[in-house]
Amino acid sequence: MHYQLLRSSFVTSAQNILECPSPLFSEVVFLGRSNVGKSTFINLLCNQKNLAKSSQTPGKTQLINFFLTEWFNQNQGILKFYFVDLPGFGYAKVAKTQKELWNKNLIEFLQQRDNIKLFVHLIDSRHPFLEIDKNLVSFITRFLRKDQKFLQIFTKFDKLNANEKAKLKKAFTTAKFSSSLQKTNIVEIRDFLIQNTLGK
Ligand SMILES: Nc1nc2c(ncn2[C@@H]2O[C@H](COP(=O)(O)OP(=O)(O)OP(=O)(O)O)[C@@H](O)[C@H]2O)c(=O)[nH]1
Ligand SMILES: [Mg+2]
Repeated sequence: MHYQLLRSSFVTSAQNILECPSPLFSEVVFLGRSNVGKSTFINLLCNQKNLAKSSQTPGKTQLINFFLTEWFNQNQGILKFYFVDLPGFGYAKVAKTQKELWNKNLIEFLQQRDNIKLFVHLIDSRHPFLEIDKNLVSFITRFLRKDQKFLQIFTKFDKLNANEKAKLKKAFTTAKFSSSLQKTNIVEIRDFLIQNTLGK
């Protein structure tokens, strides 16, 4: 099933679940360590350069950012989803009090926002077995509902050599692998994410 991207736009930023927009659409949240490439990946999905703000410096995204994305499919017509860009986990250089507040707000949002249908966990291809990523998996699976899905996508796949690529694919058979430089399988990844958001 193929989904054609019609348009995507920034909607709003929220500090916590109370500030989030009306829950009109199914939501896809992008999670992962700071600097893993969450904002870049959203731009890749939406085929825009600067929709979500990315940066070489970790800690760029500091709020819960909502992007409305619209898609077209022959059988289903027009579909709309919110893509949600989040601050990264494990960024050390912000004040401790601010970090705790972010975490509390973020945890509340992740656990209580009914419209989240898909959690996309992004992992750096060069560091596939970090403790912080393992913790994230167990954290999410503890409250994952039956109508929600959890997927893993490895970013920065271009940074690996052929041997490392083969090894990573063998170790994570259900994951997808993405490169913002090569963009080779982005159409396949898009369709895969949308199907999962629809619960298929
Ligand atoms: N080579 C390569 N670089 C990438 C890829 N994806 C992201 N980057 C780079 O990684 C850096 C961080 O990207 P961001 O998208 O800002 O990361 P983030 O996860 O949103 O970071 P925070 O907002 O700080 O949590 C940027 O310099 C991107 O250009 C990729 O697939 N390949
Ligand atoms: Mg970001």
